[in-house]
Amino acid sequence: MGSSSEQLRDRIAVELARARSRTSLLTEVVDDGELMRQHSPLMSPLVWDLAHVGNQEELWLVRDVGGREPVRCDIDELYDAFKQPRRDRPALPLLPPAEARAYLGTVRDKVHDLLDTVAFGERPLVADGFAFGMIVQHEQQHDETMLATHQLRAGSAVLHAPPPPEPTVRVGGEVLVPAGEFTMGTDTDPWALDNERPAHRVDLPAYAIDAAPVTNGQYEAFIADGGYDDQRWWSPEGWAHRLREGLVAPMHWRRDGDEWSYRRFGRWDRVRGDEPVVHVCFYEAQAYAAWAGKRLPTEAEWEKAARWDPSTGRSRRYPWGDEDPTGAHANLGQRHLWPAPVGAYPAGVSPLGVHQLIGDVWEWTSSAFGGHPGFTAFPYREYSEVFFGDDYRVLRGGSFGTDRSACRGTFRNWDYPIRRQIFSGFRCARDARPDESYR
Ligand code: AVJ
Ligand code: FE
Repeated sequence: MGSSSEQLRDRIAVELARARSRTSLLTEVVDDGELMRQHSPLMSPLVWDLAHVGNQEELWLVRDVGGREPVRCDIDELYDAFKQPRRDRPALPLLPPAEARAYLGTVRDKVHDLLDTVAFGERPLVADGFAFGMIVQHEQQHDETMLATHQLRAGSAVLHAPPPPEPTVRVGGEVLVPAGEFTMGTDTDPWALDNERPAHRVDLPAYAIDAAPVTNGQYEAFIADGGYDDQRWWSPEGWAHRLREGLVAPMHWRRDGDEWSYRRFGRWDRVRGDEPVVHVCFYEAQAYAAWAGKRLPTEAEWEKAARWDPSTGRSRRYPWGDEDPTGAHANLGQRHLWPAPVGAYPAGVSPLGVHQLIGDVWEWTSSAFGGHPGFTAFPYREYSEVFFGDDYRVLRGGSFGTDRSACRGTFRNWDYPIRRQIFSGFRCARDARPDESYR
């Protein structure tokens, strides 16, 4: 027990440090003016995310787990995401960058202090280091949000990374998933969040799912075929949104002569056909799928394709097995600044032959966000439960900007169906035909 809790302490320290170095990078490559500015009404000024990360760490670890005196109790309201809508955040009396950084440092010092003495397992909140894992994931999620803010900022590139790997296998078409039960969700992943629990059996009819995310090349064919102008492919809400916003292509795309270019972190490039399409909203994904004669997968269909191992009947933590992701498995963690071409991650394939489920792009599903059967809010209703209902759609799998600590076969993200500043793409699915169900 002693040595395993030492290992847990070390692992938490490593994960906290990894998150913090990413936060620092994202907030050090721009000057104070840019940190305070709002780059889009959809996003917070970067300096709000920065101090909010520190404030959540103070609330959960310093005050709740540690039972320590507040570091600052005058700023809780300012950094409460529920009290301050994003568009109003730049007008708040926010901590200036230097003060925000100092605040994060003070909070982190106290967290290290309490990490030295905390007894894991004394309370459910710290069992297996959960509260620390939750805070690591919270910081990494805001880092992804800050990365999306960087994608929206004007001006030349300040973030740099090597391009993702080139394809080494040909991947295309669909994979048939046989009818039957599988285990969805988890009881055992120690840092899984409340909305991923509990594990439960789900029975699905046979279906086909795309072996890879929909690519730019495929999406361009939809555009070229007049898909944005043909109401047939759109849901009523989707069509109204498409008209209201004048959507004609994914966000950050521009027509150059007879080709498309996209803007990626301050650089314009010709659109590459074999990369997963990114920056599309749920309605665009849904319209593409209808045009292709398919539909979006349900969340359960996505998860069965990602986790179910037909040879054992069990569900894996990840498509490739139970081991944590490495650089060979998936395009995660901002190692690259855009999705990898289809066929670049053969080691990440699922037992059924489905590729790039983890990393590259968040994948829209047709499912509204809700609790798994037997859901209980933990440790607070505001993490997930208050978002349950028809307003949000679930996205799965993580993007190139998602850290591995905040990405699992069970991990669930959610957003409004109109959102496309996030790193969102999709793949299609369809019901199996009767002649396909028995191979
Ligand atoms: C799960 C990504 C929808 O960013 O709003 C951050 C994560 N929760 N702070 C979000 C989250 C509280 C959340 N998403
Ligand atoms: Fe937050």
